[in-house]
Amino acid sequence: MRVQVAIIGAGPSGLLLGQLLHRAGIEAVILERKSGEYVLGRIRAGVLEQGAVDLLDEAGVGARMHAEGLVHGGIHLCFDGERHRIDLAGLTGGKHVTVYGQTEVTRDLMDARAAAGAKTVYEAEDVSVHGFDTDSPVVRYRKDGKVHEITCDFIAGCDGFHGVTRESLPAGAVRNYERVYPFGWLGVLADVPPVSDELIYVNHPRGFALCSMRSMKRSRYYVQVPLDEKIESWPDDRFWTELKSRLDKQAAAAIVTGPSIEKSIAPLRSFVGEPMRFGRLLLAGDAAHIVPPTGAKGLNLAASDVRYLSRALIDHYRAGSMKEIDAYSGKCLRRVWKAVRFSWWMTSMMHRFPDTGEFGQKIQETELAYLVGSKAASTSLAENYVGLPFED
Ligand code: RFL
Ligand code: PHB
Repeated sequence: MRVQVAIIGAGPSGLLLGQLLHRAGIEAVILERKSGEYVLGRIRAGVLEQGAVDLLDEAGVGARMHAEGLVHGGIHLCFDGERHRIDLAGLTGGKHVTVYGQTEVTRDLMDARAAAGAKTVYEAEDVSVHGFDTDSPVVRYRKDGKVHEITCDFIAGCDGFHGVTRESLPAGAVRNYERVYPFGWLGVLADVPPVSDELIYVNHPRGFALCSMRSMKRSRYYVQVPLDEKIESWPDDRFWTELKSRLDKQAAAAIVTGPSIEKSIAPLRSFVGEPMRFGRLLLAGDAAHIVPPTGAKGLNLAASDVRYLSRALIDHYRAGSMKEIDAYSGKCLRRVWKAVRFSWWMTSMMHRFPDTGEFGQKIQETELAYLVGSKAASTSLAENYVGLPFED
């Protein structure tokens, strides 16, 4: 089989790239290791920057997001028992974020791909990539016991942090930058109304907490836990008690609890692999970089990589030029590092670190007090949170 672009991974990066290429008349096949249901079962991101919303519109999949997504013009920071609102819209000339789950984004993209009749191979085993330093790379995979081979012009590595594409690069071709944080997030999804109509990020001596949502009927809550914590040690009652103990009095009294419909622990990590292009293999999203979820940037960075990658491929097929492909890695990485810095900073300011003690707690509370009291400092947070501009 021959296609123009072989996309590895049917997460948000791969599906969005596939859709944008399809609309431009470029033929792509997507190979995904898991089943479609498995991919939809992963509960992850919830906050979209305007740039991601615009790109989903460009891909023709924005209708349900606009109908059901919640537009938020502010977030709350809670510390020292008090809640403070950051007026994102007021500080950024009217910009806002949209709360719409990654699961829903994925579902909309899957539906659009199925309607377009574009090919996705789910449960593709042993995917391997070859010859990306030549003009005719090859992808192999196994399905139902048979080995298949695809020849293509480009391979897009959209296969997440544990994927095969970054792992296939020759030793020494990639430089990795990494920070692993000494804690994780325990997340609970529950069909209860959210405690607040905007997100609350909490700094508390017992650890970070976050009150988020998927709709006005479905809440997503997180608490910081040690890395070695086991999910079995967290029955629902313990989770709700711990969450309440970290919230301000008003929120703790108002919160509606209920049975969890999903519960998981995610470790926190910052990671960047440079560069993001090797010959005709181009990496996008979590395959190239990971950020801790504190700044809500992971999915948004995946979308911004895909924006640059789709434009570069479209330019290549229209103009026959490699100029935008050559510029891809540099353009992505300049924006990626800004989000890596912001997510690291939010993480450092909001979490309890095992080795910084009460002095560290005081410094964080002072930084937060400065932040909410200074228009310059809150504007800096706001412009990063709603999403920094793209290069064109
Ligand atoms: P994904 O979603 O990991 O998809 C990669 C896909 O590739 C497949 N795959 C393979 N396929 C074929 N062959 C192989 N060898 C393969 N290896 C892997 C996988 O099965 C998978 O389907 O990466 P992608 O598409 O780049 O998307 C990235 C986002 O998923 C991620 O950045 C966000 O979820 C991060 N994130 C958040 N981002 C935000 O922008 N806002 C948020 O509010 C936010 N909250 C979060 C988050 C991530 C979290 N976790 C669990 C890590 C909250 C959490 C708790
Ligand atoms: C979420 O709703 O899952 C969410 C929201 C904001 C974050 C991280 C996760 O910073």
